[in-house]
Amino acid sequence: MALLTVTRSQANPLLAPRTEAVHWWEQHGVFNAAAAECQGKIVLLYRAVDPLMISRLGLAISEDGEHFQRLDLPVVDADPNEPFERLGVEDPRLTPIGDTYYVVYTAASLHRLGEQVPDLAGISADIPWRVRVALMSTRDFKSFTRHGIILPDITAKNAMLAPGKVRGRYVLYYRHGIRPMVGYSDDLLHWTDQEEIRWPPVEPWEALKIGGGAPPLETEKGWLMVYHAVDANRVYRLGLALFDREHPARLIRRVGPILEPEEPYETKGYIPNVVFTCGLVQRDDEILLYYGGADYVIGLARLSLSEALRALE
Ligand code: BMA
Repeated sequence: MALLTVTRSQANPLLAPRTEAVHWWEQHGVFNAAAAECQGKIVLLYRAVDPLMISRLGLAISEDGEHFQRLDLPVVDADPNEPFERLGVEDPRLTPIGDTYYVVYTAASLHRLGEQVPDLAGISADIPWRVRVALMSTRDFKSFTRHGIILPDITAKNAMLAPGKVRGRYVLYYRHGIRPMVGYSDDLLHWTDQEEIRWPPVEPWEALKIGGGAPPLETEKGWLMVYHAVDANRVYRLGLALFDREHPARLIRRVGPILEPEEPYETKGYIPNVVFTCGLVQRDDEILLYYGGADYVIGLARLSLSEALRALE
């Protein structure tokens, strides 16, 4: 692999749980943030977990991408009337389309007592978690419109919209069980023609699961995605994947890991040994990669887009 330097911010972790009573809703962790540029500022829509393990979304805003101001209250609450969201709103990913920011997220809940829990290739749950992919949108990061569950029948998470259409249709990357997949839609709500992404023989760091990380970037070489993979010891690392712009399920090449748990805030936290991303921002040749450390804090790592593309040649 050609030289690729990934540099952690000296200000890491950028965001950690605030402990005052008013911030009770994020006391158990802030991590896995969606990222976007909005009116020249960088916004993070981050997952915040309360002491009862319910997830909500908080908003953090920055000029320089490193120093953030947070709101006192969450911008998206778990909907108590939505049986798919009993455990809340997890792992948002943002994709701007026109003047609207679409947020694809994991709706987390529990199966009803007695309901059959699907066995996902041996990752059957002792705890009856139920996850579904859901969509909301916003124009201003103040009010959010819910569009509901978009993959109603499957246990899927880690979903994100691609930044453009293919043959007139929207493209969704997601992980179904342990498999990375792609689906297509005319209206963002109904997804069909699902394709499995054919992956080369997995490397040890990818042994258990492979899934999307940040929504892909449009580049001259194809769609560039920072993805995550899990090894047999449940260590989460990040790699780079390049997908064919015309055939989004076709992986051109992948390299990695480009980031793995090393720092104390990545090796110790709520879930140890996790670096996990839901969002990045591109500013000229620089990629600002935001990532969750150990399901507890948010860090930033910088890399160069041109170096990333060279590493994938
Ligand atoms: C994944 C997601 C993430 C989490 C990661 C590590 O499956 O659920 O929310 O950060 O596991 O625990």
